[in-house]
Amino acid sequence: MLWRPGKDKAKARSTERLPPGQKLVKGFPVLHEGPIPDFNAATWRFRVWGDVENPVKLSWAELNDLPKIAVTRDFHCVTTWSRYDNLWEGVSVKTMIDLARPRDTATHVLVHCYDSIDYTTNLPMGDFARDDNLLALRHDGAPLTPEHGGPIRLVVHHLYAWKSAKWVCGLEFLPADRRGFWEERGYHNRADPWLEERYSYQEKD
Ligand SMILES: Nc1nc2c(c(=O)[nH]1)N[C@H]1C(S)=C(S)[C@@H](COP(=O)(O)O)O[C@H]1N2
Ligand SMILES: [Mo]
Repeated sequence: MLWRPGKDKAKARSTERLPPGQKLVKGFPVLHEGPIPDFNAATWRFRVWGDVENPVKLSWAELNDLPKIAVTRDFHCVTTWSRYDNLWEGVSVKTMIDLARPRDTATHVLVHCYDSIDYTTNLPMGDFARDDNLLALRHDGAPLTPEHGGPIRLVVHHLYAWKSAKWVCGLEFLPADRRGFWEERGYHNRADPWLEERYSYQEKD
């Protein structure tokens, strides 16, 4: 085989970017439990409730009128695939926080979805309220497809992808932690890919 310096350099760079135990994929795998839910723009509502000063209920049109951000980030699934350079566009979680005004006592968020398994995932405030986290409506320049959580999903780039809930419809602010769907089923509560926080038996405290 011919020696191709360009390719080797690219490989060295990509290794530094890949969290431990992960493999780079070129496509975009589809992974979820249960069937893809139907979306009805006329009846869909986005709700923010719980430990907040101003509970929020938004229609599809109202949500789409909110300001948008765009971020490009890598995406890491606990089943060991990673996908680089995903361009996500949508509504910043900071916008939802500004609208709902979580109380000082709110320490965690439980994210809710409109699928038939009632998928949830939990996040401490520090992992949720980051400038680059968003309710994504578009991926790589096109509307988010139903298999990837379209028309709207949460994206939390710095944690394993099960924290990036597809078909999202609600945020419940809580004064204590409450485990979500996978977190109750043996997956790690925090899910940092750089620390390989894959399973709950690895939790320290
Ligand atoms: N509602 C819902 N969101 C979900 C899941 C799910 O089963 N239901 N699976 C999670 C998991 S384990 C992964 S890896 C990512 C996969 O996102 P993708 O199918 O767009 O690649 O979605 C996450 N979000
Ligand atoms: Mo996953």
